[in-house]
Order: sequence, then structure tokens, then C-alpha cells
Amino acid sequence: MARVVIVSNRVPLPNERGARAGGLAVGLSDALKDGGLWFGWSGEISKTTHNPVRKVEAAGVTYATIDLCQEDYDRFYVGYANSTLWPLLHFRLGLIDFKREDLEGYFSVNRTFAAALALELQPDDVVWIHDYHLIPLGAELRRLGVRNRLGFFLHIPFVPASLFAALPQGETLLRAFLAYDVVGLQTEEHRRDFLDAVKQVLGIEPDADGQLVTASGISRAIANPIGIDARGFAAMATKAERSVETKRLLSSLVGRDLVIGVDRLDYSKGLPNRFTAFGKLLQNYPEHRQKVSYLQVAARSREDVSEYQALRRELDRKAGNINGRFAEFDWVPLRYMTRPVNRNLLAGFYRAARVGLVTPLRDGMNLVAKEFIAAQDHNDPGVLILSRFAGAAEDLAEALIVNPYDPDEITEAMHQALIMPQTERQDRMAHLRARVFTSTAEAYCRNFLAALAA
Ligand code: GDG
Repeated sequence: MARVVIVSNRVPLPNERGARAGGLAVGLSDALKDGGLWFGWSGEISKTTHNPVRKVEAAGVTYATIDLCQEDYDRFYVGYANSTLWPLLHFRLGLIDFKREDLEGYFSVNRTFAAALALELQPDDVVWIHDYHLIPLGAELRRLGVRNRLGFFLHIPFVPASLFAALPQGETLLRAFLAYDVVGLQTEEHRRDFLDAVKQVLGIEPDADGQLVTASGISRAIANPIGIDARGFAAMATKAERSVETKRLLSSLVGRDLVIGVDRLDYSKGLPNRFTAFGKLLQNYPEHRQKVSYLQVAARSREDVSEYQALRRELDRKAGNINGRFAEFDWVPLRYMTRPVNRNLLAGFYRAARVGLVTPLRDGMNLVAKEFIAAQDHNDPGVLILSRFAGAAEDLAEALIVNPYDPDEITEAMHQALIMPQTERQDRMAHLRARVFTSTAEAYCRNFLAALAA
């Protein structure tokens, strides 16, 4: 069997699998269950510009990482990746802060990664590259003569061609996708938008299978939704239910219902509207006052990007407002924390919750929605409130689906969830669980690698 090589911007090193292990690290571990190589940035910023590849081995997997220098970090990571591509591909043109030197830095880091990775590759390796930081990596590898199967997966949404047109020199970026044998997107909608942009911007018409035929080869675009290790997460939640911390959480609630939200502190996650909606719930439905507590875990992220600092200030203000207005001496309505919580504890907290709030303005998939579902007790499950603009909504129709731009709609859904009879909760959750336990991380890896081998 061919060796699998995973490439991602941040490599989750074996010794870092603590509090923050989640999402990608867990989702991709199935692809490397028979060993392989994981290549990418170490997360370290070095003082020099020429950085060697460092390697560690664990459970048959080689983790090969490279540091970035400050200038690369500023231009490639903070600049182009997170201040141009991230807002663009989340439909937020107004938040784009484009600079030509950032674009140059982005391509330059991709060239550096390609040069370092090419030296590690064996002829039969199957290379699977992840996410928006590394779109040009495949083309740079091809330029160096790499002939291996190359696949790419975009974890975030793709936008309609009319929005993509706003990206300066977008044509170059879009052309870079054609270096891959397979381009994976989270949903059918993202796949359609991607193919349409290729058609509008590059004038290349896909065939009926979504294949893009060019002089340099054939690329195929597939929709392949990412999932979670549902069984593993469910087992973790059942165990965590008996943990000291979950018991502490439950005893602090003194019988009140728990509403939970877990997100990276990111403007794509729709947190301000969610806070507004919770304030309106307490305002419009006084029967819920003192009967419900909302815990929002919003782990700080990308603090070097100014938009994220502004969001944090906004949420601090909103949280203070809600608690100032509605708190009683023995009840705090909103518990808001920006420190990360250990994954085991999160599993127990999801299980303890009556309502899970997942209301991003846009999201490639959203794994929190799937984790919340996997963690539920099927006899007495909670209710998931889910944004129609999360990729996960394509497959999870039995959640209470909301428009995250309308706080009143979120308020109504919260009220409906809090009063929903047990039989309806069971019924909805049974459908959702069937989906989450089938469309798993394992299936995601298997499908992508099969498409890449084809
Ligand atoms: C991108 C796309 C796509 C969150 N807070 C803590 C914590 N988390 C974990 C969650 C979950 C993961 O982080 C977040 O995954 P999401 O999917 O919700 O969102 P992004 O980080 O934006 O991920 C997204 C994903 O890639 C995968 O393709 O679904 O659309 O944007 O696993 O549990 N984990 C711990 N402590 C926290 O405080 N341990």
C-alpha cells in the first residue's frame, strides 16, 4: 500500500495532544492509522530565515515540521491566509485587508514548503494537502518535478464566482487548484461554487463528473463532508459524565437547564448575534429567567489579526451587558470563557446540556455540531440549534435550523428547544445520530483516499 503523506499548515505534534486536540488532528488520524508522514509548520517563529526540517516519530507516523520566520508569519499566515482568504471565503468582503506583499509572502512560503517536502517524498507516496494556507503547494511541487498523486481538501467554504472576482490576482490562485488530481470540498454547494468559479474565471468547463480537463492533466472536484470519530466521542462523553468536573458543572446549575456553545473566538461563528438572541430570550420569555444558564466556551484564536481583537472587545461588552441586566445574586445567566477547555470535559459538558447552539454566519462544516450530537444520551437528548449556513446543515435537517443573521429567529429556536417534549427530542436526535455515526472521520478519510487512488 502506498504511504500517505498529510500536509497541513499546523502539524498537531504528538506531545501537544492535550487540551486543544480536536478537529483536524482527530479527523485525520484515520488516514495515518497504518503509518505515514505528516508535514507542515511547527507553530514556532524563528529568528532566522533558513529553517531546517525537524522530525519526531510516534506510533509509526513521522511528524516533519518547519519553523516560519517573523516576516513569513506576518505575510503568509496573519496577512494573506487570515486577512484575505479567510474573510473572502466566509463571504465577508468588507473584512478583507489585502496587501500585495502578503500575497508574495503566501506564495513564497508555499515554495519553501514545497522545496522541503519534495526532499521527503518517495515515488509511490500519496500526498494529501489541507486547507486554504496551502492552495499553491501542489503547483509548486509539480514545478519541482513531483509526479505523485496529489490531493487537496478545502476545509472552509467556497464562494460564488461573483464574490471570488473580488480577490486580486484570483486567477493565479484558482489555476493552482488544477495541479491536484482531486480537489475535495465539504458540501455539494461549495463544489458547485468552486466549479462555477473555474468556469467563469478560467473559462474551463467541467464535464458531468466535475472533471476539469486541461493540457497539464485532469483534476476532479468532489464533495466529501468531514466527520468525527462518533463512537470514540460518545464513549468519551459517557465517561466524562461521571467526572468530577461534569459533576461540579451540574451542581453549579442547581437543576437549571444548560445551553452550551463551543467555538473558536472567530467572527465567522456568529457569536454577537447569539449573545443578542440569548438576551432577547430572557427579555421576551421571562419564564426562562433563573431557569437556564448559557455556557459559552470561546477559545481565543488568531489574536494577531486585528478583527479578532475587536470581536473580543465586542463580546466582553455584550456578555457584561446581559449579566448586568438579568443576573440575580444567586444566578449568572451567561458564563463566558475565552480559555480553552479540555476535550474530555467538553464531551461531558455537551452531554449535560439541554441545548447546543451552533450558529455560524458561514462554516465549511462545523464539527462542534457533530460532537454535540454524538455526546447525547439517546433516552434524554438535548436539542441542536444549527445555522443553515454551516456545511453540517446539508445533512442535519432534524436540528432546529436557523438563519444566524436574525437574532429573533435564534431566540424563538431557543424557546422551542427549552420546551420541547422528550419524545420529539428523542425522535429528532435519533435521525441526527444515524447521520453522524455513518458519515464519520473514518469514512471521510477512506472516501478521499479512494478518490485519490482512482
Ligand atoms: C475548520 C472549519 C470545519 C473548540 N474549542 C475548544 C475545542 N474546540 C474544538 C471543537 C472542534 C474544533 O475545535 C472546531 O472545529 P469546527 O469545525 O467547529 O471549526 P474550525 O476550527 O473553524 O474548523 C470548519 C473544520 O475546519 C474541519 O474541517 O468543520 O468549518 O472552519 O473539534 O471541539 N477543543 C478543545 N477545547 C476548546 O476550548 N479541546
